[in-house]
Amino acid sequence: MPATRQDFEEVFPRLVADLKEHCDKYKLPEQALKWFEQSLHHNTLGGKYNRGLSVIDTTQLLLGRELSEDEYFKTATLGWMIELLQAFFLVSDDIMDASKTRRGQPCWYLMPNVGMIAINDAFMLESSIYLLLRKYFRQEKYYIDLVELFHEVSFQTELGQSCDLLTAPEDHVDLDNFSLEKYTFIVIYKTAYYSFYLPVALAMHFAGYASPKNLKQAEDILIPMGEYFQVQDDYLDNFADPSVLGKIGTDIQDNKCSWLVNQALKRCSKEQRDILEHNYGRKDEACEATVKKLYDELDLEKVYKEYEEKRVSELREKVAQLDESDGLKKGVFDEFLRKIYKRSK
Ligand code: DMA
Ligand code: MG
Ligand code: MG
Ligand code: MG
Repeated sequence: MPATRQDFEEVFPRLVADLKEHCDKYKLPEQALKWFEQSLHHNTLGGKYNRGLSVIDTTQLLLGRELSEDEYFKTATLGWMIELLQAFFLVSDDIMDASKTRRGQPCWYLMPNVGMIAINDAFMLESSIYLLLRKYFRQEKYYIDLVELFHEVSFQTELGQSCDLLTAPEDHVDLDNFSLEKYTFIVIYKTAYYSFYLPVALAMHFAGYASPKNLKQAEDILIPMGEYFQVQDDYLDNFADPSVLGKIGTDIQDNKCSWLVNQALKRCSKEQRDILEHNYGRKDEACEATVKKLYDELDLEKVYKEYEEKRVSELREKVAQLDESDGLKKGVFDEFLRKIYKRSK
């Protein structure tokens, strides 16, 4: 049985208590302690927990049995570490993308009295990962592998974010700067490694299945799957209902090298390209509405749906070819696909 959000959430208070206890050792003033706790709650809770839950589900599938109480707690803790990493990235991402809402609430930097303190709060969310890792995994022989994995995946994500931001300058629009090659780099690095490879790699280390061959096989399926996940994110940025999605799209106004603008560029006439040239990447709602209208004229919704079917059947094909002889299981990847196929948030 896949892990439930509720069981997973029940582990969180214990981890918050651990982090607070660590602060107590330094006699952190009460105000700062309360602030940290609020940041942990606001920024880590309320999402889908796909990444965190996947560590538990993957471990269960690899071991081929239900987990003991201790195994459940340990894998949930690894899951919460990914959720903390995600919280760290999202607090920063929302500042850099000038977003307004996240998970149906104002972004952390827009909450009363927060502002740019959010930058330090993001660092503290990241540091929390390593405090928990040390507390619960220091004695394991794979401890250093986990530390290095979190460091490497963080760097990969930061490389992706760097390219994402550098291809989206605020002050000048240059549609020639976009390409599907650049797009692929951006999304693999900013999203696929931490969202898809990381949960499975953590579970493989925990369950004792992290042979180089298994890690490589997992990466070869999970990176294209993560690419598909970010294409969905870009599609939803424009086409989803914000009240369902929990966030208001910003990609058009932010001049992002999004999957949609790349598809539009592939299909537009000279006149339509002029329209894009004059309306994309402007901090102006009327310009944004003009681009949205163009996306409808080009029927990008249909283009996306075709992409989705094609990509999912390719992924299913890859899963079918998986070599299970070292203990890796096809079910791990089926479960990921099941969670994201045709998602609306
Ligand atoms: C998200 O890209 C990537 C990271 C590392 C947070 P994005 O800005 O498209 O995400 P969102 O749509 O959630 O703001
Ligand atoms: Mg963003
Ligand atoms: Mg972003
Ligand atoms: Mg997005």
